[in-house]
Amino acid sequence: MKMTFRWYGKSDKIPLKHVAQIPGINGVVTSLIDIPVGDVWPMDELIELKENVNSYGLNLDVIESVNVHEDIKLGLESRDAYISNYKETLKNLSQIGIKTVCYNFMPIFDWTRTDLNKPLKDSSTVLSFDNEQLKNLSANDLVEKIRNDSSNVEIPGWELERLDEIEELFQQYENVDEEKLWGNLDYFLQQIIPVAASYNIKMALHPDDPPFSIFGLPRIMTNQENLQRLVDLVPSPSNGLALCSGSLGPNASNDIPSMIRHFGEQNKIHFAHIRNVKRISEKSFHETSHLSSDGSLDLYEIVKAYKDVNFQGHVRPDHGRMIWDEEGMPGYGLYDRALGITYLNGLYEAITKAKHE
Ligand code: DNO
Repeated sequence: MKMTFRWYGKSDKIPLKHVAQIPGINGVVTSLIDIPVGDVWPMDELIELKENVNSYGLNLDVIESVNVHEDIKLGLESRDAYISNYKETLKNLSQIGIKTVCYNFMPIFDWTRTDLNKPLKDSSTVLSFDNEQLKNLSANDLVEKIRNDSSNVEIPGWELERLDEIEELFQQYENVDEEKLWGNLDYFLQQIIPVAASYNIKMALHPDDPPFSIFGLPRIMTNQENLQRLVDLVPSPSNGLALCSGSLGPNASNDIPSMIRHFGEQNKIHFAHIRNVKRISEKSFHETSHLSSDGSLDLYEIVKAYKDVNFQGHVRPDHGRMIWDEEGMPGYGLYDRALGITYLNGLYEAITKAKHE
């Protein structure tokens, strides 16, 4: 497995020099976050991005994410123009050698939390999701809360400008149920997957985080059955998953090691996010360090499953705690994610060597 680190481009406080010092690091996954969703990513900016990353000895093979315009998820007539732009972006990405493109198909909100700075006993802070709290919040309240919690730092997936139109967006989704969303995903993939395949790009659909409906919006990338339905929509080596343990993990019936084996054996895991999560009740959880004993997931079993299916793709640690007084984007500090990488590398080395004994 190729170890990577998510880096937010020039606006990221974490210098690439520091990323390159993490033991065993292969490269970064990143995006052009300033390009409005739906626009074509320009070649000159992509070349500059790649050269910058490569100049630190880091590879740039994976883009996370090329976000899908809301009109595509809604199935509006205007979607064709955005799909055509998406294809153009894929073409440009192929020209800088991108091998994997991560994306998601979550209506309005990307990953969702009710608190970005929940203190743990060790006085670190983490992202958390409290379903009881969510019940008392309107979507507008949540946007406001995230805005305050993040000290107005733009968090990818939470582009605050877009969320200014939240009421209108909700109205548009009134007619979109799960089956309609599946239809809109199908329409998108029927066009995108053959194009991605022609550029040797693997598309990696990220599961919904959390893996259940919020504010009554449809969410479909939630469990093994639905992820399999996605894979079967367009049979192609380019159609696959970004398997994220932490996104699927809040639902206790998602058996992550078994899902890794199930999809890994079909070569459908195009990108792996590995992190832990602590389930508090049926729909509430908070994030933790990567260590198995800190959360509800067994990271040893997860890494072992990747080893068993001989996963050769890119992997990254996911959200970390904020520790050692680091200030930065919630979930995306340097220190705890670097500790996560070191732990994952340790598990991987031990599992690999034990297999050969
Ligand atoms: C959250 C991330 C997601 C992910 C997108 C992929 O931290 O895992 O925002 O990047 O959903 O499109």
